[in-house]
Amino acid sequence: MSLLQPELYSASCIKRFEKPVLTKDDIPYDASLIFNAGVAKYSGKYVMVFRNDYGPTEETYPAVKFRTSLGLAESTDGIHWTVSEKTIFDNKSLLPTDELKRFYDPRIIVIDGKPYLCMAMDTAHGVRGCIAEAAEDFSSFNIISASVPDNRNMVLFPEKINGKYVRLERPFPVYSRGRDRFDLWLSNSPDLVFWGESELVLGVEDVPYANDKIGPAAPPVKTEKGWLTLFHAVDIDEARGKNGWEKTWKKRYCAGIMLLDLNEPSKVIGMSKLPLIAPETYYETESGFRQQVIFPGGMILEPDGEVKIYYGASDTVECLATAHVDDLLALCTESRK
Ligand code: BMA
Repeated sequence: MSLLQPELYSASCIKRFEKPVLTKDDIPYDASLIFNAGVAKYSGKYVMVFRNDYGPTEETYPAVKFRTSLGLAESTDGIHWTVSEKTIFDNKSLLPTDELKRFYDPRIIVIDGKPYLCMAMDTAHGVRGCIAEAAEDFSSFNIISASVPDNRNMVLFPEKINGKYVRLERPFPVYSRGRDRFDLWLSNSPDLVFWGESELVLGVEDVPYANDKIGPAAPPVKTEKGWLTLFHAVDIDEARGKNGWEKTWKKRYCAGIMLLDLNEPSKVIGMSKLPLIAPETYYETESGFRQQVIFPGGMILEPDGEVKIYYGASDTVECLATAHVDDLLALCTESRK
């Protein structure tokens, strides 16, 4: 399979912060790859829960296996972060026989003033998307709902719609589609525990720069025009050579943006036909564990219209890009060359 578009670029309204906002050098415990964080504004400050895969180095991987922990950081400006001394989860004490293997790729959502985490949960019997109530200080969490396998990249909307909680999610239907070809879905719930009324929102074939899979990214942000919604979109090129620590990594992850209907959020009312953020900088394309990966997990709309987008780059560092909300809305509704 060949590349759909050999060169992809970020939208011109995207401004990257000059360097990653969190890396292993900021972490006060065993850390290696710091990425795919969830970020929200909560109790007057910015809160981040980030993924830390640690253990091997480029030289010892894959003989040495990764451990995964989830770390916590706080910030007053959303740019400079102070990392808590303790992790909120670490799979180092789990046994090979345990059903739970790890949590990863957290997203933070605040609904009616209450904080929740959505995470991927690897188990001995498949990947489950789970929802957890988080403690006020995010130091712990309690799982209240977990899907059947395989599902991940679950994100909640920040409020009920038509009286129900709503989530975006990405099941992995491995048999029915011939090969990896995974799409973005939506489900409803009366109580955050029981989920149903599932509907397809966006298929891989709807995204011109994806040929492999797509999935939810950050929790959607409400605007007058609709739910501003990020997603990730993956293209695979068998001709790509070594692209990171792994000899066989051939995928590229971009961030996409779309607008969902305010009252009927399974309806896409606009989508940029080109990526919002494509891998471009050194730390996105030329260094790290799996290069060419942009994986957003947090989006915050500031009172002045600035939108902060937090994304993991190359499964190695956590980054920040900003854009004005009006420019993002325009991308969803206008065509762009
Ligand atoms: C996906 C997830 C993400 C990761 C991405 C790129 O399938 O595992 O956690 O960032 O692959 O490796």
